[in-house]
Amino acid sequence: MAYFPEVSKIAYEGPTSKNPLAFRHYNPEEVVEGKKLKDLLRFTVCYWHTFRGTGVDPFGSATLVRPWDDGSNSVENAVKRVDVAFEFIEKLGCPFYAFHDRDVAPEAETLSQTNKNLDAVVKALKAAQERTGIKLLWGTANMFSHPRFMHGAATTCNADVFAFAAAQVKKALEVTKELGGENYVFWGGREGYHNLFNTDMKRELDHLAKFMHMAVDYAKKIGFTGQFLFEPKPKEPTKHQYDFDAAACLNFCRANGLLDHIKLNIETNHATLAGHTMMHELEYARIQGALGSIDANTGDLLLGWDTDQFPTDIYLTTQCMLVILEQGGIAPGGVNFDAKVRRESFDPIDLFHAHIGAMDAFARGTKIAAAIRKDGVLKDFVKKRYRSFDTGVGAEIESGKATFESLEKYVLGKETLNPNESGRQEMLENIINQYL
Ligand code: XUL
Ligand code: CO
Repeated sequence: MAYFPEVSKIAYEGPTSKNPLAFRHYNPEEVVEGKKLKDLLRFTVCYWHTFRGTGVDPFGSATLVRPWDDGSNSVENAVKRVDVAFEFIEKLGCPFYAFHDRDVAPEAETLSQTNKNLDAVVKALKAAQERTGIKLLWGTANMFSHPRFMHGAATTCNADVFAFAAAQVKKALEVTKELGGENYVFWGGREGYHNLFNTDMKRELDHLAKFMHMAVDYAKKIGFTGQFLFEPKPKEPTKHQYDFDAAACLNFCRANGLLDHIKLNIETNHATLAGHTMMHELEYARIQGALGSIDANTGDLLLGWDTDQFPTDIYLTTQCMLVILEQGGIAPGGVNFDAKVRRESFDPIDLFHAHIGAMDAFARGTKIAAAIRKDGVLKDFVKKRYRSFDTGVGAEIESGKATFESLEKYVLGKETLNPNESGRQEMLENIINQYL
């Protein structure tokens, strides 16, 4: 049975196509910087927004029309959704998907029944993966929706809830391994606080580190070799999330001996909520060897909350791809569309329009970034800008030979300092625009 009967496989038709159900820029076989776009970008459909989103917002109830969904919490409904999901992902031509445990299968009264539900749906997911060749980019556990997690999961004040969360992640790791998942994500759903008057921050952070070590140890024990990813977000739902931004996450990992085991999953709307650009977060992670994957979306600066919109801004995707190409790609991570259609875009077909536009925006950003890199316009400028550190006193500073005394002697022995040069920001911005 077809759930999207009016849609056939989305094809690449080239930049002049006017067909809204075709790619204009994403040609999966096209080679950019030595890699096919499909292997470079590793596009991923997220299960939660795309197949579980309802259009609910804090002011209103569900709006999205999803004729296949009977609205129940049954395993049958969940298994049917697998069919819907794989028809969608296959028609879209997306090589990967990602999910939280509770997106794919319903939670029951007891953990053992919940795990049975999950096993039943995982069986269907595995069969669908084998049938279509679509792979799991990452799995994760939802430890924020159920009321038991009101105080957090790994950072809760209730040890029993910590234990429950541990059992849940144990199972999520097993399932991710079973499905050949290439990564496992930690996003600290409610790992944070609303008020320091009732919070032992030191204890909570220690518990979070213990929890992540247990996950790393268990992964090793069961032979799960996927990459662990930590996803920064500064706020929402708590006013302060411990995984605030890339810098905070890396400091947490470094302070707790987790750096060798964990990379970052950087999300655009989280970056902007933290007061950073996406490019800043990507570059900060990259220079520390910690850029693992991205959650590709965009926020709305006028709304100010995590709106999780589909990325369509070529300037943004170009910036993302400048950093990703610089590190030679994003594998074993990918470009995961952690994005949802607006509640006014309620037809199933809107899911196609949203993903096609985002995939095209990233493909186009990739080609633009590659052209900028080929001409070396930024690289050459930046290299030249710092050339005073290539030789002489600059090289002594960089190599660690210089001291305060030697630098004082150097300056006292000079009549004048070498003059500053313009940063040419506006010229560079104009040059980037020539490529768009
Ligand atoms: C929440 C968010 C999550 C994570 C996975 O803002 O981004 O969906 O990506 O838990
Ligand atoms: Co995310």
